[in-house]
Amino acid sequence: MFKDKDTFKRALTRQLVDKLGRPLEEVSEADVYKVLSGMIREQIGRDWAQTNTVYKEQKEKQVYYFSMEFLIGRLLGNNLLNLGVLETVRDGLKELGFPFGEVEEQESDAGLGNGGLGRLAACFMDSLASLQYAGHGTGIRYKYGLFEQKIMDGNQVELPDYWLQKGNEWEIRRPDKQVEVRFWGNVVTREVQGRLIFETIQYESVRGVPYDVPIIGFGNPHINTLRLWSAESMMDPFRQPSGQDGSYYRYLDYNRSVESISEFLYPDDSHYEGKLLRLKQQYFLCSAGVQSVLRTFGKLNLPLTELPEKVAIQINDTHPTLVIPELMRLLIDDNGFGWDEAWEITNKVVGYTNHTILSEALEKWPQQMVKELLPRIYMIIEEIDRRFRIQLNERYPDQPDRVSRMAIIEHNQIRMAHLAIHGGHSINGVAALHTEILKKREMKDFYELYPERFNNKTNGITHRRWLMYANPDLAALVTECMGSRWIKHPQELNGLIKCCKDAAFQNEVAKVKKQNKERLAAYILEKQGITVDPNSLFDIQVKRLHAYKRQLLNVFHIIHLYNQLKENPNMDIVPRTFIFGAKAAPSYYLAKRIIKLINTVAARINGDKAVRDVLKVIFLENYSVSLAQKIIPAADVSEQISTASKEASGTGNMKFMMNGALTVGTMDGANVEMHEMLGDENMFIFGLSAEQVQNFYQYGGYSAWDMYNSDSRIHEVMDQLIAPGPVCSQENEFRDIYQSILDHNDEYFVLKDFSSYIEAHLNIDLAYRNQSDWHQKAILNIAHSGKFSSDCTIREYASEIWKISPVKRRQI
Ligand code: 26Q
Repeated sequence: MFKDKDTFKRALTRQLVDKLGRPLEEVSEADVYKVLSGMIREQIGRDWAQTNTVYKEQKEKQVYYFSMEFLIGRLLGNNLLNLGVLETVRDGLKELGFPFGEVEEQESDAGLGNGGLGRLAACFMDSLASLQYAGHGTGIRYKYGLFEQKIMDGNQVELPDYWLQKGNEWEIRRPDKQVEVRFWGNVVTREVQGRLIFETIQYESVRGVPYDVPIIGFGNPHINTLRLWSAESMMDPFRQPSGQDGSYYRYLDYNRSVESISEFLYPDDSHYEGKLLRLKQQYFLCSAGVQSVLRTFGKLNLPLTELPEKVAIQINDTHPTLVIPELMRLLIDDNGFGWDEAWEITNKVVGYTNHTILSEALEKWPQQMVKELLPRIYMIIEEIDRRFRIQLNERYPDQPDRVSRMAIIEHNQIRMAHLAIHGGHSINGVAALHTEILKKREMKDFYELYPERFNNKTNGITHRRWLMYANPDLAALVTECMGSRWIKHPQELNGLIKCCKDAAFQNEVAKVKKQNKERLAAYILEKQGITVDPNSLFDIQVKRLHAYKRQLLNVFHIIHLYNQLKENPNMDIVPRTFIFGAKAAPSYYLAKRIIKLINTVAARINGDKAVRDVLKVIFLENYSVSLAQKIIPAADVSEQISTASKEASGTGNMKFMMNGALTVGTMDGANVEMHEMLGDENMFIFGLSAEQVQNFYQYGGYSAWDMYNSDSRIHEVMDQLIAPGPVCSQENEFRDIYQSILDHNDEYFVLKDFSSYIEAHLNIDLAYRNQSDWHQKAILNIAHSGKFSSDCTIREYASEIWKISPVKRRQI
């Protein structure tokens, strides 16, 4: 692309002047960002087209990852990295007087996701392209991403995230590829030559316009497509000219309602709520996406019976489950297939990934809502349910309860997970423990019916963004130690095992960590005016705020530490900086109160001179992908402390591990697999096991009040939530949190795990005192993290679910 630094400098300077018509001295960082990203887009155009040509000519099987969320973050740096010119560009820009960091900051984060599920989709895009698979993303181009968080007076305030304000250099609008999506209306049934024909009349049309984003493979000319759909109005939505029947105002109403479909991303509070607009969004994604898939397939001139050989659709949680009835509709109504044949095709094409066992988060749509908004789709779902019940009654003739438990429509609700499992050929969990829980408990009935469909695919993260890009100094060190093969084969990071005892290497790793901590400290000082000591232990919990993730356990421990220090000011502890980052769903009251509590405790502790040198608490506002890239490389300790069985996998845990942080965590999600490799010496495990938690739920036997009454440390901390003192400035300030724990019997076992959590932290304190041992552990964490590269995950999806291989270009 750019042969060397000087070629790059010449090319950029020329473009800057040509495009802006201004001398170099008057050019801003924003200008440089725009021109540079434009240059890259132009340069990759040919490879992008070529990739698509190869797909078509070689009739490659295509995978489509359907997701309501793609949490991409910024693309400039990552694209430069994958194109192999990051260093050239960085050096060249520096010489031209534009620090890369500042140019990069001009780009808004594409925050089109809530958290783990959305970021996973983005990591998968990177791995698919880098491994040269024919795999694409299908999503929605939300005008507003997840809200921007401000902290005001300790509380979260939400602001709209208008990320497109400055334009998006990475997308290409493709009006030529638009599709029509229909809502509402009535279905009329006719019989034509002995066949039933279904036609929807009086519907409302919406135009789906795709915006394509190139996904650049690392070190190869392979470029896939992330296709994001935008909803726009049709000129003639009701099939009559507007105005002729006084419908002008109706048209304006229509316009507004259409644009709202791709207006904003719904925040997740893990509590299912059936909102009409969300259903519209989901169907919009599914219908536009499937139509586009079939159109691309159509160019191969093959019969649709061959669709499963040429197309796989993976649905990211149940959010895009409507691809199942939508594909059925297109096959039957538009292509004349009979039910059975259409069902077989659909079944072979679709696979479903589950990301939660929280039953309150499982999607269930009100039957009536679906019936009205999507009448034909509803008919198809009804028919799927009718046939499924027949099948179940045959198989379980005397078990009506089981049949109702498993049915797709029951109690006037449509259960999307049931539809997804029955309608697809594969269902996978996202970590070994999670998949086992699905099989043995949550989806037990379905596992008994379809055991061959269940499989595990432990999540992963792209080591390109999360190690090479976010922590270049550490990546360079790894390469220095053992060469660069790990970049293409991340599992070879385990070559570091042999260096873990090497004192010189440990020192180098320590130096890099220290620099990363200094950078984060500078950021904290700049944003909050608070000085934190880079020599203190950085203990970090960054993730969505949710009761089951137990940020409360962390804060309670901090309050306890503070109590101890006040009682014994000479207590010998390793100085600690606790850092939080978390967004709460706007309607999630308790989560927002926990943010307020963290900030209140932080203000008190940071303002207390007596503990100034040993304890600091920082809440960083607006946690996002870009902020994660700054924070994670600076962590000594990673907090992964969910109630066992509740966190499907976690992926933050993997990012920290790959950056050499040690985990304090429960035996939950992928922590279990980390522990399998690292053992007790290299991570700090505490708390109830998933099985113990489930036994308490099933058989009872836990009392939060008993914990409160029997453990003075707990008693003290809990009382401080309601009595004026180091936490509350007035009486009852945090009574809501107090009650959520004590009166609701501590649903997430915060108090139950408190004691063993304290102990784990004592062990951390001890371990950190021996720096050489600590760095040895850190190196072992990095060494074992290769298994969690999303490259490994994607290879498993490819070979076991999608049945695809990397694309080899034949000579054309
Ligand atoms: C649903 C309906 C209406 C509005 C929002 C939602 C919604 C949106 C996002 C429901 C759930 C989500 C996101 C879930 C999620 O991020 N789950 C996480 O997925 C990760 C990737 O597999 C796992 O590592 C985490 O354990 C899991 O919590």
